[in-house]
Amino acid sequence: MGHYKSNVRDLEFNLFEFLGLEEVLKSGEFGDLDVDTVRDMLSEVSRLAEGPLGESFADADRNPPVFDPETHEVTLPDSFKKSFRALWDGEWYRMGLSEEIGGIPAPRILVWSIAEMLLGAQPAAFMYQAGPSFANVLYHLGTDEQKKWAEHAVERGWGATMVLTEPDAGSDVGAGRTKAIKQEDGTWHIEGVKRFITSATSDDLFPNIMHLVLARPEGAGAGTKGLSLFFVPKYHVDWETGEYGEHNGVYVTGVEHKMGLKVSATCELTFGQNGKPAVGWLVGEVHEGIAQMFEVIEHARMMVGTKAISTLSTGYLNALSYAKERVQGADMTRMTDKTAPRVTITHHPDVRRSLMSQKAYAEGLRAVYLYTAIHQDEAAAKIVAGVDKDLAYRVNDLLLPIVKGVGSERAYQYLTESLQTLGGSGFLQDYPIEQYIRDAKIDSLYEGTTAIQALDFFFRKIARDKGVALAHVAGEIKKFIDDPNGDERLKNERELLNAALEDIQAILGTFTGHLMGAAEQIEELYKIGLGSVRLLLAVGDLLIGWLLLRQAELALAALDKGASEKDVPFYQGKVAVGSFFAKNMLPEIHAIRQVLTNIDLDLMGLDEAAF
Ligand code: ST9
Ligand code: FAD
Repeated sequence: MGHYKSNVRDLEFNLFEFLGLEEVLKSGEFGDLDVDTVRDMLSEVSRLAEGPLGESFADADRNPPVFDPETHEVTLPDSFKKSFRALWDGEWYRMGLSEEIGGIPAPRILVWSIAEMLLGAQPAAFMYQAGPSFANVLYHLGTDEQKKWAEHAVERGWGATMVLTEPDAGSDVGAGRTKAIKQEDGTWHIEGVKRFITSATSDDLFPNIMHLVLARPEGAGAGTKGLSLFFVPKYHVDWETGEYGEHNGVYVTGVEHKMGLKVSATCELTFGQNGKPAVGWLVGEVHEGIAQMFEVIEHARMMVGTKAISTLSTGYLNALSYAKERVQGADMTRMTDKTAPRVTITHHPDVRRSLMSQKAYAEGLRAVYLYTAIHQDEAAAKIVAGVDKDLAYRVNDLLLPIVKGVGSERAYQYLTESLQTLGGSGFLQDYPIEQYIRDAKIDSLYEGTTAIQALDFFFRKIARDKGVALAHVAGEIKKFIDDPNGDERLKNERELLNAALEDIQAILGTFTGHLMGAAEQIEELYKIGLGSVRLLLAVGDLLIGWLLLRQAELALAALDKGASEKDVPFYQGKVAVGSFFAKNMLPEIHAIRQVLTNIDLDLMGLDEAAF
């Protein structure tokens, strides 16, 4: 048995009982995919994830890639390459890709459910496997000729990278200095140094690598809008014969030593500075680089959030199985009786609090990413959420910073609870949790740090959207609260949810006031910056509370109907976790409201020397 523990029962509950995947499949949008096939897929992916894929998890951490500056390549551990092969041969990457490039139509909620298990078992392998997804983006954005390249890349199994970051351009992508110089034959020569590029070298996993690179054409304007997107292959290709030629002038010139996610090679990538031009092609022959790159970034942000959530889930399940076995101390009611029988630690109230908190965030965030994914398919959004294409697009946009920002922050926070459950043993490499924590820390950093997600959430996804998507989601929450047929047994929880909704609305009202006030006094914007991460986390809690309570209500109905013996504890757990979250987490939003509606500018006036 490997380190990874999947939660297929909860995935099935979300897909079939909560989000109505069966109805979505009946729409005919997804070929002959049916419920039984989906169930088979989930159990097959679970077997892969708990077995061969996750098998190399620890070994690949202890034996990270070795970089050879002479060849500009890394050697990956054999154990990892074996796991990667098992993943690649399963061809799960075809799910949801365009059929024209060899894809299989599938609803996004299924695609992301599969991704959850793969990401939890061996996240780096999932990331090395990005080639087909990136080719899909090239296929949609590219010229007719580039569409053929995309097809070729999937067929021949290329790797891929997204290349934005430079030493002086991290969060501020628009500060990038990498140049693009137009050639007479229509190609471009790229010149500059990028850093932190994931999978830019990958041993012998792929015959070629597609770098999707942001660079500034000579004479283009400043900032992100002056950047264009280029397709830069590692090896030149004869597109007539499909043969690979010379190495292009793009080389890996360094590989980072990291805290976690070690087997994923994070590279310095140098363009056009080895006496050879790095030849690139302008994607779609249009200068819309940043908008095009965001097509990739949106998938990647969803991926990062799902990775973090999956890691929390397996962290929780590992902690739970340890807690059920570990005997330590007497029951609290007999704490003074030295002869009292010793009990498993699941009997201790604080361990119960901790386990239920882990369960709440793992299952609550799973519901959040799947609810988000519903809005990524026109058909599913219509059938499940009753929204049209435009609103679905906006809601997905609104929720992405929650999946990415809240998913990564809460996963890291609650994985420390998973570790704590194991006591001193949690600190050892005998168990996977210390690695989970190291591997998951990156999720709040790359693809836009949490601060960037929080700014994106307020300024772009709420203010610029004029609150349309937000009003829709708030309306859905209110509908649940006020449902005249709502289960009476959750009356108290509904009231707590209502209070949390009012708290969030008050915070948003205050922030909107600051935004308007900025027209008169620009420093008012600082107040939003001072509170934006806390707002993001608080909205995340509101969504988790709402979705867990909807699930609790479904579970109560299933229990009333007479669930099977095997399912009874599952549904009882669903009721318990919804109620726990409402009583223990939602009231904290009220304190956040007190803080955020009273923010002043003291901190911004403080001299740097006083920090
Ligand atoms: C990185 C990679 O960190 C790490 C992991 C790599 C893993 C590789 C493998 C991944 C596989 C993933 C695929 C899996 C798929 C699975 C398939 C199964 C489904 N939304 O506000 P403005 C655009 S990479 C959309 O003025 P600034 C928009 O065009 C490095 N678009 O920004 C806008 O124009 P307009 C990641 C957005 O002040 C334009 O940008 N680095 C959004 O110029 C300008 O917008 C980062 O993420 C959005 N949310 O620039 C950088 N926002 O307004 C983080 C902007 O006219 N920094 N646009 O529409 C930021 O995001 C900054 O906010 C900034 C600011 C750079 C955008
Ligand atoms: P900085 O931008 O310098 O940020 C430093 C701190 O300041 C952060 O806390 C940040 O939140 C804060 N900050 C910065 N600006 C603001 C602001 N305006 N408001 C509030 N706070 C702010 N990049 C790629 O292009 N491709 C990849 O494949 C890739 N993979 C990566 C893999 C790894 C392992 C790592 C570590 C990074 C990777 N990156 C990649 C880069 C990653 O996206 C950046 O590290 C990230 O965007 C942050 O940039 P930075 O590290 O320069 O931090």
